Amino acid sequence: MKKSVTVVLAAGLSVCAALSTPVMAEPATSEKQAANTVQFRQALLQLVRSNMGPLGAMAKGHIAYDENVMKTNGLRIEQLSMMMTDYFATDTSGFDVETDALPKIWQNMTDFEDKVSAMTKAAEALQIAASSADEGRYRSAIGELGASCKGCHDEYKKD
Ligand code: ASC
Repeated sequence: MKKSVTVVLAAGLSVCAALSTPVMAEPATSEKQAANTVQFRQALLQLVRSNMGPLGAMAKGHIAYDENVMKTNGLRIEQLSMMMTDYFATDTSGFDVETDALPKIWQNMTDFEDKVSAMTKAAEALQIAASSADEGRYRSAIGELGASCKGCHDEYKKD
């Protein structure tokens, strides 16, 4: 009994540590690794984009609000956001790879993490707003989520 409590506590602490430890930038060690890293980052962001698309169309009034899509896509974007700092931890700036990621990301990982955290929170808030039956809340929750995308792009994405 005592042992299992200790194990559970230890597991809980290591989860907390994993969530609160700042991600350190690690330079890529080969051009091949850098190129793979760029591909994985782009795949992650394409999935975010795919899930943002219908939400943006709803907020602009191009399609009807759909509670299920807001919940599903909000959850997916939340989950994708939780992979973001990990996939951006490899600093590819030492290699000549084609990327829109600005090198200053890797000098500002703490700020990058804060911006990603805003995205996670906005994606969570959208899932809650999706149950409100209030189109004004839908629109502002989607707007907040889009603003979190833009906040990071303005700073860290090539124009
Ligand atoms: C999207 C998308 C982005 C963001 C950004 C928000 O739908 O593909 O990159 O929203 O445009 O400002």
